[in-house]
Order: sequence, then C-alpha cells, then structure tokens
Amino acid sequence: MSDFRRSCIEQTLLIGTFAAIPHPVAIEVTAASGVDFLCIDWEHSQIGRERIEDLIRAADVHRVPAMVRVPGHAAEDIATVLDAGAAGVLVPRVSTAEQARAAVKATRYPPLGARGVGPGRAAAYGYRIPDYLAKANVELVLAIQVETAEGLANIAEIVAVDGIDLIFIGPGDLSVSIDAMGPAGEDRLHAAISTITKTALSAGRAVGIFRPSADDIGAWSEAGISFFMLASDTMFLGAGLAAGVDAARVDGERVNKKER
Ligand code: 3PY
Ligand code: MG
Repeated sequence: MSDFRRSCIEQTLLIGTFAAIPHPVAIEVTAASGVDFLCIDWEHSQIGRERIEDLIRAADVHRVPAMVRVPGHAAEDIATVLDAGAAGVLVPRVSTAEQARAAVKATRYPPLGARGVGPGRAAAYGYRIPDYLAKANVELVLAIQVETAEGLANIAEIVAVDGIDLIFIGPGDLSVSIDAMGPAGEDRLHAAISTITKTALSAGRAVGIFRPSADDIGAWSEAGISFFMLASDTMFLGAGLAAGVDAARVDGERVNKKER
C-alpha cells in the first residue's frame, strides 16, 4: 500500500492544500512547503486535461502525493487523472450510495470496480501495465465529498459503500445546501459536520474537511477528523501578499508622512 493511502486509512494527521494555479511552478512551491499532499482542483479552477498531467509530474519531482478533485462524477474524468498518475481522486457532491458506488467502480480495477486498462503515464506509458494493475487498487486513495443536504440525509448508506477510503466534508456547499450560511447558521452547520464525522468514523472511514485557515484544526482533530485541506495556493498567495503589503505600508508610513 502507498504511504499516502495507509496514512489516510489509519487516520494519521495529514495536512494538504488545493492547487488551483495551473502552472508547475506553483505546484513545486506548494510541494516544497512541507504539505503531506496536494489536491489539484479541477472542479473549481480552469485547468485543462493536458496540464493536469504536468502538474502531477511537478508534484512527483518533490515526492508529494498529488490527488485530483474531478469536476463531477464522470468515470472518464476519474480514469483520465488516474492514468496521468494521480495518487488519488476526490469526487465532489456525492449524495447517494449509488453515486458512491459509481465512484468506486470508476476508480478501482476489477474485481472491485470497472476501471479501464490503458497505457497512460501511471502505467509507464504501457511498459508496466501488469505492475500497475497489481498495485493500483491498494495504492490509490478514493475520497468522496459529502456536501449536500441529500448527502447528509443519506450519510449512513454512503459510508457503508466498500472501496471508499475517506469521507471529505465541503463546509461551503454544505452550508448553502442546508441553509446554514453565516453566523446564524453556525450551529446547524457544526451539527451537520459532526453527524457526518461520527457516522463515517463509526463505519471505519477516515474523515477529511476543507478549512480556510489553520485556526480550528485542533478542534476538528479532537472530533476525529484527520485529513485537512487547508485553503489553496491562490488563497495563500492572496493572504501572504496582503499581509506583506499591509506591513510594508505601516512601516513606510511611520516615516513617510506625505499625503498620497
Ligand atoms: C466546499 O466547502 O464546498 C468544498 O468543496 C471545499 O473543498
Ligand atoms: Mg464543494
């Protein structure tokens, strides 16, 4: 089994981030930061299919597992990113056990699933297909997102689906879907996240969540969540730049009193 999948399944603390900047330089900078993994976000950023393979390659240079969040449930998209060498896949908006089973079918080779065999990068462009077939089912991480009211209602059936490694909570979509946005919805959102977490953990599934900042990682770890997607490269770039500009302005204006 890959170290990445073992760590996911054994619920070791893992800290990663979304990669939304479609350039290998951004991937290399992110990979060198000390993250345990990164997740190329094909759902919410403008990244083309060919570029995804180059982004995975850039993460591989640093030996950081790169998973990909696919845009939807299409088996072809899951096959594409796995053929490109992704360490795992994150499938968004899984709301029923049937959708969870379809994700397993697309990710796993027979007998667990029905993924097609091909000469992609993951199989050394066709030179190591038998080697890849022998290890893919045990090495690849399959994470599904539960982030809708329907998914919340069906959580017990979803977590019971064999072949899923990790239930990943998307608090943004979940808050919109259950009408729990903003401070007024905080308690309801918290309760929904706790329900998903407890149900998944009691079925033996690891749990992950997106957090925009590191402030409450400890609190969610105490609740049993072990896999954290901390913001994204674009969010860190924006926050880092804004903090630097603010600090420079304060220090500069301390001595430069001229009006703008
Ligand atoms: C959400 O918050 O909806 C997400 O999908 C975060 O990854
Ligand atoms: Mg979402």
